[in-house]
Amino acid sequence: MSPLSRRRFLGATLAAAGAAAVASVAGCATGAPPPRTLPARRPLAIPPLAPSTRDAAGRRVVELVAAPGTSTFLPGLATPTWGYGGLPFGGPTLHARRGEDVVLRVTNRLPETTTTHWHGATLPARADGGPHQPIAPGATWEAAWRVDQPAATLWYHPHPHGATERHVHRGLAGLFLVDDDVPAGLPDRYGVDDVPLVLTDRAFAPDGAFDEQHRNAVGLLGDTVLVNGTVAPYLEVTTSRLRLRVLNASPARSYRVALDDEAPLTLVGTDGGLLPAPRTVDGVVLTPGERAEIVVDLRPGVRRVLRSVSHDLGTVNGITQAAGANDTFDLLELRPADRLESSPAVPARLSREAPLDATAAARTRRFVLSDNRINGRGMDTTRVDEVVEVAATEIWEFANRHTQPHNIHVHDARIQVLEPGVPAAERPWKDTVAVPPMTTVRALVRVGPHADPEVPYMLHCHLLRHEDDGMMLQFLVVAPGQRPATSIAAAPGHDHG
Ligand SMILES: [Cu+2]
Repeated sequence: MSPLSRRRFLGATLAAAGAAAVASVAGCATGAPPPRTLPARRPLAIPPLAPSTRDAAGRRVVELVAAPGTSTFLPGLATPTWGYGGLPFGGPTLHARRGEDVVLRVTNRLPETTTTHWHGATLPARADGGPHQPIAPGATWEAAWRVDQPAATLWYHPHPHGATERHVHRGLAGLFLVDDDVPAGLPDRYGVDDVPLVLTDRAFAPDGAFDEQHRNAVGLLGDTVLVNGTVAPYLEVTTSRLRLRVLNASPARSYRVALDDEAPLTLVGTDGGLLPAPRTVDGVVLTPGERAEIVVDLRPGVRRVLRSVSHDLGTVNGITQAAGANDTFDLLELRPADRLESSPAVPARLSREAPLDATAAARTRRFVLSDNRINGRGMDTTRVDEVVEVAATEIWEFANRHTQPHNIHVHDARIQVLEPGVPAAERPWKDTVAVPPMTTVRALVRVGPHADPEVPYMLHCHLLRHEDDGMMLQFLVVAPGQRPATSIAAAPGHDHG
């Protein structure tokens, strides 16, 4: 069946069967049914900007509450969900300027211990929100640091030891935008021409709850795609260019984001911030945790559809299917008005940050990925796996010896993958990198300027099931001459404050 006739077929099925159609259970040995494209579209929800106040010291203070709620994604079905900041699902968009001091206070109104990790942020380990900063039910945890990194699309989500997949899957995920002085010309009006797209996928149980049971080897895969929590969304567009900040917040699914006719997109940013210069692409692959900023050109009155199209994860077919990579489905319909405000051209130069210098790399570390283990070890929250000198640039090699796709997220780090043929001045900034099966990814990794000989950062697969399975190591960042702890107090249940 062609994609179009399949879409018609599924649309007809859904229209005939109504909400009962969602009772079909996703997940089997190798994968879930591909996501459906629903015939009825709804306006895309835009996460609100998180309100903030200034304290006496001039710091930007944000209060976030994590709490249970109820969401309606599909007609007639109530879904129990978790959210931040009063939203039943997802979270408000945090924002801060480079140079600003931020205080983020998270209160846990959930029935169990959680944590809140600021994914992609350069920050002290105590503020990182990993497994060593648990927030017990009823407790409030405070993270404070000076934002000092280039403009980027970061995000925040739970990171409790062994339970990250479930907490994120219930809905806990939000964006964190860092502003910096960037060249004029990039659309920057939030929700107007600078639009966040948080991609997740879910399967539903007959009672409306998220299906948390039927996972394959890669993780939980859903047959319903949510964009900012909206099923089958459209967006009314008023400008001739649109900047889309796309986050893959799915537990396991990978996406290849493209326009319906594979028309060119302008890639302007990746995980760690803006590219040195814009790049014309026909699609962008995002594995879980990765982000991309793309600019789409639009004509008055001409609708376009942003889709995810099938892509090659470099794996044997069953596993590609298990990661959702065989699927093609709609993400968002763009509906430009009949008259559009003219947007400036995308600047020819974006990031001015100097690339990491491979010749200055202090040493090389090698991480072998196999059987959901790293270097043969499973996560031990008390073990110190690596010790890195503060602000060091090193070469880290990630060798995937597995038939499964993995990716690696390094906390606190700025990463530039060493791709053959890509000049240093053109390397994108990353914090999460895909490592296809039976390949080795070599990357320059620079850890941040914050030393702490006792509290570690994490290095792990961002396929959340793999992470929960223990595909995670810990590293300390120490100042020259500083003596690292030989073991770490167990987490959770021990507040390192
Ligand atoms: Cu993995």
